[in-house]
Amino acid sequence: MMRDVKEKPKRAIVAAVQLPEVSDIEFESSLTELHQLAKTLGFDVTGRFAQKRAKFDQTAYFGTGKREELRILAEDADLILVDHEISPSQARNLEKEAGCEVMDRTMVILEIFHRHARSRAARAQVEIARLGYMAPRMREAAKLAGPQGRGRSGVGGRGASESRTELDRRKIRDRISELEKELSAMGAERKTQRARRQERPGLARVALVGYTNAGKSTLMRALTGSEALVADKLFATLDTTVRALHPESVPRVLVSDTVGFIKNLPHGLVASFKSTLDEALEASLLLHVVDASDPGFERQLAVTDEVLAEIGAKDVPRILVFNKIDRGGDEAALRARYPDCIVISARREGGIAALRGAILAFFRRDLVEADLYLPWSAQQLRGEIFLNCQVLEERAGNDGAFFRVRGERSAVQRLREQLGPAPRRRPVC
Ligand SMILES: Nc1nc2c(ncn2[C@@H]2O[C@H](COP(=O)(O)OP(=O)(O)O)[C@@H](O)[C@H]2O)c(=O)[nH]1
Ligand SMILES: [Mg+2]
Repeated sequence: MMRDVKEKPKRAIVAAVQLPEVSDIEFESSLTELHQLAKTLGFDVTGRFAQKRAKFDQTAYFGTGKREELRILAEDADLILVDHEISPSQARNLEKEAGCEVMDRTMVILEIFHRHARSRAARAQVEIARLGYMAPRMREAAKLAGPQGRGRSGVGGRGASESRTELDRRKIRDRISELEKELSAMGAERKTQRARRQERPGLARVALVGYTNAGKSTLMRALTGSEALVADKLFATLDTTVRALHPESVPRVLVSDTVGFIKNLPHGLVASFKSTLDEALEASLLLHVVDASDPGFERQLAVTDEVLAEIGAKDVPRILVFNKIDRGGDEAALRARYPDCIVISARREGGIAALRGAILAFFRRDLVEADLYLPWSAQQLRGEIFLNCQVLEERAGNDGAFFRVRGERSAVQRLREQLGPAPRRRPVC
């Protein structure tokens, strides 16, 4: 059964005003990041739009003449994404003139966090950030609507009065403090859960972390062959951000993607961003993906390490993966400086195989090799062997089959107990 009918992606234009103190490089890199974030939300970015200006236009962010240009460019678009946080009146005026919906940078990021927040704590954290973003906007929206409520704001709504908004604002404040209380109660509970999980490692899990645009999702797709897995019943219930390594391996490894660090992260979103890194805490191995061709990669690498330490993931083993080496970067220097790193390109033959090899080597370091004997009378256990172990060799004997397997010590032990002792190996005629 098809799980979801593919909707036509929304077409978006990324747009920004460049202020005099912002260098061309900074400006371009921020706009490229917004483009990337838009892709993360599944938007099809069809245009880029920029204006140099001494300051943002009070009325509609862009200057008057530019708004007309934008209107023409936006004729085929569903959305305009603005690379700054703008006020509701600026957004509304821009929407009116450009004739399509406007989202600002903060809203784009909040939407991404909202989609990625999985745990209860992460959801609460993202909701706090969302409410914090909305609260000041409601007052402004109410003012715009005026006492007669002529506005068409989606927030205040028709007939919204300021006192009504005051009430809503109080509700928001109450909700925020309620969520904060819940969060601190959850803190203690989560710690014990995590400790328990680490005692009982269970599934082999890998999480991809690193800055946005480093290539995490590309590597995720390549490692897990996501398309091939749509029909795989076993994993059909897994989230889009969690997939099994494909082709399947022993042990079975689950890979998860994370939101990714954002260079230009609005201050109010820091806490909710960290909460979306929960995946990293669940993992037994982190792949820290770095864009080797980005001149600023060292700083990004340091920030990622710091944040991982702050959220308590300092001791999770990790592999440093320098990606995009086809675009630039000095492979020899990287290897010298970071001895255990892997240097690859998702675009080059061998890159993905090298990464897969490193992941499996990590999870197989604790595996043992053993002989098992499966009597013909216990054939129903054959599936168990293949599910839990890598079968290195299989030979038929007189009363059953001999297996040479590699698997986790506990899994092999359990199978041995189920199967009973193996008879002495006899050559088969
Ligand atoms: N040249 C080059 N581009 C890559 C490589 N890996 C990923 N990309 C591109 O980099 C962009 C960001 O990749 P994505 O996987 O979405 O990054 P994420 O934000 O970390 O998930 C996409 O346009 C990819 O096609 C690579 O090894 N070389
Ligand atoms: Mg991604």
